[in-house]
Amino acid sequence: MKIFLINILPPFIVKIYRSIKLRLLVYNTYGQKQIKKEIGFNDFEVTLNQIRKRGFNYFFGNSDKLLSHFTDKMIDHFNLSSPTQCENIENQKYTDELDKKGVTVLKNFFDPKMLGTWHDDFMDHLNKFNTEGMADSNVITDTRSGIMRLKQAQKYQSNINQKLIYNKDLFDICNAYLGGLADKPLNCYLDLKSKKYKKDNNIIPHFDTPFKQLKIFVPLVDIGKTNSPFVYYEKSHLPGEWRLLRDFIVYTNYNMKIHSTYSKFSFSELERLSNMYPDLIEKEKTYETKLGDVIIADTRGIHAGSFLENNYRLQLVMIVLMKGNFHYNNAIREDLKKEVRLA
Ligand SMILES: O=C(O)CCC(=O)C(=O)O
Ligand SMILES: [Fe+2]
Repeated sequence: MKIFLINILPPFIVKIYRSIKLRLLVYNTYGQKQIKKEIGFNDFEVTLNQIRKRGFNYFFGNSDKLLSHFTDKMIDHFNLSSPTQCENIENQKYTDELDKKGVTVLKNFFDPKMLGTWHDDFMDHLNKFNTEGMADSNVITDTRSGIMRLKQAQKYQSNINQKLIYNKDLFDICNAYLGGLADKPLNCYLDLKSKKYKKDNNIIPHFDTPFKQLKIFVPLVDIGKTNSPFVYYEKSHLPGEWRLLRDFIVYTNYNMKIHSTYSKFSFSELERLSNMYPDLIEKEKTYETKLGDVIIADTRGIHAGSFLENNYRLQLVMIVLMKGNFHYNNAIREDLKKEVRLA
């Protein structure tokens, strides 16, 4: 009926009708209803006309301003985070390896006996949570993957603060890697992966943030091929154009409202990239560890988890961030946020 009407109406009426519709859309605020309407097919022609009119600024309000802010931020970030010397010279090799590859493994770093105690206490706690229905707002279970996370894990084990969170050597390595500008970590979390072959979001290779960020993984069990070893693509943390458009889009939070993510890579894409440009990104590597080993990774680089085929994987994770507004949540300047469509 609509098509029929449009066909018989004089063209100037159709033009006026479309122009009013377009204006209404532009001036409307982005409520949920509005988003649904805009990203669907209802107003597809109107959308295409807007894109024709505004060019790339349709997606990113003032895209020149945004790109200029992003480039300033990237330059600042990589200048400021240029690695410094470790205080303890023994630690330097780890910082150097992090800088070169994006990941390093500290063999036999912790006493396995101590980790064994942490393991038993945490497993007891999570079991009580599961079997006795004990309430704990720090425990979150992801319904799809079954992964259990215990936030603020240091509150459950008296020596985690002293041994892990305030650990001088770990901080020394991370701080030197982040140009002496690491924020002191305050907490850590515990992850239990115990459901076999369940998909979780981290199975897909991704970067966590466009900016450098360290994650310290402390496995509380031996991790072999079959109990979900960490996967990393060495050198992918280095700055380069191959990932720059995604860095930009993630930095802007574009499409956050409809839960899109631009930080994930397909396996075939990574395979081809690493074959053609081994200096930019190496082939995926898995990191098997013994109890006592620690992995430190810059999760700006591409990494992933892997499927659990056997047993379970229990590990502590501590994030070390850099000072300044370089976290993807707050990286974008306040006055520019409104320039990003659907952010
Ligand atoms: O589960 C893993 O080993 C990977 C986790 C991950 O992607 C992350 O912690 O950022
Ligand atoms: Fe990640």
